[in-house]
Amino acid sequence: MTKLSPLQEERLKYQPKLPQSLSQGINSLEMVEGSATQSVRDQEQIKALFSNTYGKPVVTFKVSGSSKASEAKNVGVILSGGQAPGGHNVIAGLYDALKSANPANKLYGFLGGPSGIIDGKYIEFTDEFMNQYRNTGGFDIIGSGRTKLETEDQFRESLKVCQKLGISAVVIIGGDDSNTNAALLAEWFVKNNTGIQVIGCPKTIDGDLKNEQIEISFGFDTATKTYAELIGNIQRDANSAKKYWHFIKIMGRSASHVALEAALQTQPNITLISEEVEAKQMSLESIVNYMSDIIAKRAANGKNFGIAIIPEGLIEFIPEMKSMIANLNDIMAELESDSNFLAATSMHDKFAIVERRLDDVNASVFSSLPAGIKAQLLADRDPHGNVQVSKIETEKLLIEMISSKLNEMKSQGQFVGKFSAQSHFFGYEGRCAFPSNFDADYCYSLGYNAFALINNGLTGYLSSVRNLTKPASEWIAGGIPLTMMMNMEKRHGEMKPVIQKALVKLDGPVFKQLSDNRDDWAMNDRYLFPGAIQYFGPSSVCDITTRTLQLERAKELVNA
Ligand code: FBP
Repeated sequence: MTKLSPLQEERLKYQPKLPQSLSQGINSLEMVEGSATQSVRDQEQIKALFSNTYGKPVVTFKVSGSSKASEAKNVGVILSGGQAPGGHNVIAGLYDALKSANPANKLYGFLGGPSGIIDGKYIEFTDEFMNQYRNTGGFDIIGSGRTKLETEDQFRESLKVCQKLGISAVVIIGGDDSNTNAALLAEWFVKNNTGIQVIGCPKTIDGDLKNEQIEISFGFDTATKTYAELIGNIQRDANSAKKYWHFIKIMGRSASHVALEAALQTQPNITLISEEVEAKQMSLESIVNYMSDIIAKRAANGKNFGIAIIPEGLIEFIPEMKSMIANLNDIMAELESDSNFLAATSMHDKFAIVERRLDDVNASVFSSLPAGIKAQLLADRDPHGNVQVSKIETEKLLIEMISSKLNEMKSQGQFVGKFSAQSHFFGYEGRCAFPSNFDADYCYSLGYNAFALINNGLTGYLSSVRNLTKPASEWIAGGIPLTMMMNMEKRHGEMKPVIQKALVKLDGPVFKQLSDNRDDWAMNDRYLFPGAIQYFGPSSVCDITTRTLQLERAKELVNA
């Protein structure tokens, strides 16, 4: 038996809450259908590509007076994409719902992400196995992966594996790209009369898989609280030592929701929001000028320290970079099979090949970047054709450029202080944290509800639990058609149907909270220190000192 930490033991005892409608038994639910839906954009193209699953209604569940018997079913589950706190609870909710509907039901977990269903790598869940993972962070229960499910061959292999295991429904727990896979698989299964249903669950710490029915993706709550704790700790350090500027890049592949939420929880001096940078058409130079100006003004007040939050996806929102990266993505797709490029041994030669192929303006933007950033931009795309922004050190690029700008300002008498910077990247630190109570409840409900959708014969739907600012008992459970969230976008150089990402709304109340306060936060130190999200835990965690100290003290006592 694996040794557990005191907090793990305590969290295993936590019983996640369900919406009232789901808590009365899975077989006594009544499904209420809304009106037909349409995709967010490109309706004709999406309808043509999803002729069997397009236009279905939004559904909600309510308790019915009677309970109906549920035929035995085998279900498969996949964790897809980046880790997000609470994934294990989605599976726990799905497992508990499925077993309570009919104890003969079986749940299979495909290993290592979507590739598990293609390669037939799976485990069957048992009570004992499931129980070890309740309310824990991580996706290690079955592992995750980023294989894109999109080809006929992959669908046929998945079908064979499902048929071998008698699986009649697959649940894909993933973000926008993974749920796009879910929509494609659902459509293919219907088109080929397989009778296999596909249900998605909205996962991603990035918080960009949302709309009116999906208020937030799971993991965002815990991840932002974890980053806020870390930022708060750094703010204390900066405010104590008063000698460093900390440039903190915060995860979030594209949208800046994570950076924005973490900033509202901590009130740093500077917060960049990618969506604003794009809307104001801010060049890299103007971002550097904006930040340098605040640094210089604080220095003039004797403050040579501060905190700057930089969203991970920033680089793709700076207009000249966006254009260059789009051009580069197309070129990289072609270069995958270019023998000269593949044979090039030095980065210098690779840069030269790329620069020759880029349009003139994009080539000059690319060539102006430091070699390290250029190499990061050429690194492998993810399987969906995206630049891996987590590998691009924007925070270091900004430090370098701001240093030069401040030197220039100093020579003109416009900067009188010192600039010494530390860089940080918070991402992986938060993706597998113990889920907060909110995420533990929300995820369990999403999983439980996914089985309700299966039990009611739906396919091509995303599990939806909303009314989330109310107590869990008042949450509204139901489902939305995946096609409702789709539009056409360019991927790997081709137009593809994908779920549209929800970006930060610059006219919304969340961004307004930042924009109303940021001038004050820039010059005055209004830092908030949120502290540990698990602070209120078992006394063995909260009140007792570190292992190091305990071991050292124990040794000292033995030696005394
Ligand atoms: P998902 O969209 O799959 O949830 O992943 C989000 C994310 O955590 C991003 O914030 C980040 O850019 C990316 O994953 C990192 O990917 P990887 O885990 O492959 O390094």
